[in-house]
Amino acid sequence: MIILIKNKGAVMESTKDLEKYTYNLLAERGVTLEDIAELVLYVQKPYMPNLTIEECREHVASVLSKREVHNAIITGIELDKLTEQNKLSQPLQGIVENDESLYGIDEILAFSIVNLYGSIGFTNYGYLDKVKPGIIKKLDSKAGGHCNTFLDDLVGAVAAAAAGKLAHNEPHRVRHALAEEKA
Ligand SMILES: [Ca+2]
Repeated sequence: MIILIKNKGAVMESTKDLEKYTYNLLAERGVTLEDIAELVLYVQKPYMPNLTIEECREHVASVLSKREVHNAIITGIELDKLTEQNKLSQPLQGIVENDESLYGIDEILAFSIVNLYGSIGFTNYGYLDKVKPGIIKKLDSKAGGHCNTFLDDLVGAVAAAAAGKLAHNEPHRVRHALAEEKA
């Protein structure tokens, strides 16, 4: 566990350290940058036919370089891990363990990432949550007794934000694709 506050002064970990810690945490939970890049390709390719997996990887890495993203991910994964260890108090333990649909805080935490590049991320996030492609499906299956109540939403949110960033940075490519579809 990273110690964020040293002595009495609030000496925070550097963003680079936090980034490395976040990647390690994701790896520990079975999620790679490649898995998230594949989600971006899946969600964005219909609107950007010439989109490459390399571009997706770059944009995921860019989202994963942001401190607010690290903070959301390390908080969510910590809660998933504590739940697996049966360390939360009731009723929260049961709520997170059973991924109760009325809870919604997992989604609210994920929204802090989805929001980063404007409202375009919301559509992508909703779509990924509904279809559950690739790694999201794997996380959702709770294979091996894992609790991924927070992680599935966080991974979807990083992919949605990266897809939103792509669309935002290259609107001409997106509009072109939509025009082609309509033609
Ligand atoms: Ca969830």
